[in-house]
Amino acid sequence: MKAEDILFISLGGAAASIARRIAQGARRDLTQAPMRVLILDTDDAVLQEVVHTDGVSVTIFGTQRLGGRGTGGDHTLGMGAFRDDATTLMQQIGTPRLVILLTCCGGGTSGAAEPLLRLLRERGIANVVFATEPFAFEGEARRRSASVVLPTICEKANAVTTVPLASLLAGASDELSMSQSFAYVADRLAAGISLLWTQLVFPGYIQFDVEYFRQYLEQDSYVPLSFTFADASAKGEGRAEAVVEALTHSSRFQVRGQNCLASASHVIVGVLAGEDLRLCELDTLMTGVKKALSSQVEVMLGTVNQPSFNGQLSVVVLAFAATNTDVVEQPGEGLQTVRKRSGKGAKAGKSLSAVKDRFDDVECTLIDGVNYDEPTYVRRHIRLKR
Ligand SMILES: Nc1nc2c(ncn2[C@@H]2O[C@H](COP(=O)(O)OP(=O)(O)OP(=O)(O)O)[C@@H](O)[C@H]2O)c(=O)[nH]1
Ligand SMILES: [Mg+2]
Repeated sequence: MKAEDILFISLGGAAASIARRIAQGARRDLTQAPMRVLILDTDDAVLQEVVHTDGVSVTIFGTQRLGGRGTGGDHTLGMGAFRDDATTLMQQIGTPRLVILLTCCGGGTSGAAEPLLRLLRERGIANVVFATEPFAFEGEARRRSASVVLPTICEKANAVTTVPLASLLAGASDELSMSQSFAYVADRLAAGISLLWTQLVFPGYIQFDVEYFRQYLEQDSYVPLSFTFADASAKGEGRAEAVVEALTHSSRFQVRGQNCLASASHVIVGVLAGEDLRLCELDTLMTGVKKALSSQVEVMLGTVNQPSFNGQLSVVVLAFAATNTDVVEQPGEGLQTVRKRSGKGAKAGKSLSAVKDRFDDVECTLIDGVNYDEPTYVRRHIRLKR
C-alpha cells in the first residue's frame, strides 16, 4: 500500500481539533507515520491553531465568500464555500483510493460534506464517513442544521456512521465538565478512526487493507452502508476477555432498543497489539465477538502488530447494518430502521434517485421497463474496477 492511497479529511472546527489529536497519536504510537491528514475549514482562526501539527496539511476554503471566518452555523454557506473552491480542493485531495471523512454536524461547515462526497464518488474515490450529531443541550438551531445535513451525507457516502455525541459519552462519569466531555467524545472518535486507519495502512499477520475495504464498500455502489462502531483496550492477564466483555456489552451497539451487533450483516474486527499477541487471545476475542453475532454474519479480521503496543490489546469493531433493513441514525431521534427494497429493486430505486439528482425535472427514458438513463454498468450490475 502506498502512503497516498488513504487520506483522512476533517471538515469544520471541532473536526479539526479531533483530526489533530489523531495525527499526533499516529506519530506517537507508530514508528512509521504515513497518515495523510487534510484539515479543511473556512475559519482561519481555527486553522492557525492546528497548522503547526506534524504530518497535517491545512487548507482554508470559501475565503471569497466568508473572508476567512466561520459560517455562523449556516450550512448553505458551508456548501457554497466548498463549491467556490472545489477545483482547487479536489486537486489537493488528489487520487487516493480511500478517504476517511470526519465532520461534526450542528455548525455550518459540515454543509460542505455533500458536494465533497459527490465529487469523490464521481472520481471513483471510495469514502467512509464519521459524522457526529450535536448534544441536545446545544439547542434547536444546531439540531435543525444537523437534521438537514446528515441525510445528504448518508445519501452520498459509501459507508457512514452518524454518531450522536451523547452516545459516545455513555458510561462516562457524570462528573465530567463540559470541556472534559468534549475531550472524552473526541477520544472515542479518534480511537475508532485511528484503529480503522491503522488496520488499513499497516500490514499485519492477518491483513485487511484498503483494497479489501474498497471491495466491500463498492459491492453495491448505490446503496450507502451504515455502521456503528465501538472500541476497547485492555492490558495484562485476561485482556482478551476484558475486551470481549467491553465490546459485546458496549452501549454504542444498543440503539433504540435494537442490538446493532446482533443484527449486523458484516462486521470488521480490527486488532492492534504488540508482538506479544498470542493466538489463543485472538481465538478468545473472535469466539467472544462471534457469540454476539448472528450465525450468517461475515466477519473480516485484521491484525496489526507493532512493538510499541507490547502489553496492550486494542480492538475496534465496526458493525454494518444489513442493506435491506439499514439502520440510519436520524438526527435527534437516534437510530431508525429504514427499509430499502431488496435485490434488483433496491439498486434501481437508489440509482434512479441518484440520476434524478443530476437531471432535475427530466422524465427518465423507460423502454420495456428498463431505465436507459442509468449507466449500463448499473443496469447490468457490473462492478467497475477503479
Ligand atoms: N468533540 C467536540 N465536539 C465539538 C466541539 N466543539 C463543537 N463540537 C461539536 O461540533 C459541532 C459543530 O461545531 P463546529 O465544528 O464548531 O462548527 P463548524 O463545522 O466549524 O461550523 P461553523 O463554525 O458554524 O462554520 C457542534 O454542534 C458540536 O456538536 C469540541 O470541542 N469537541
Ligand atoms: Mg467553525
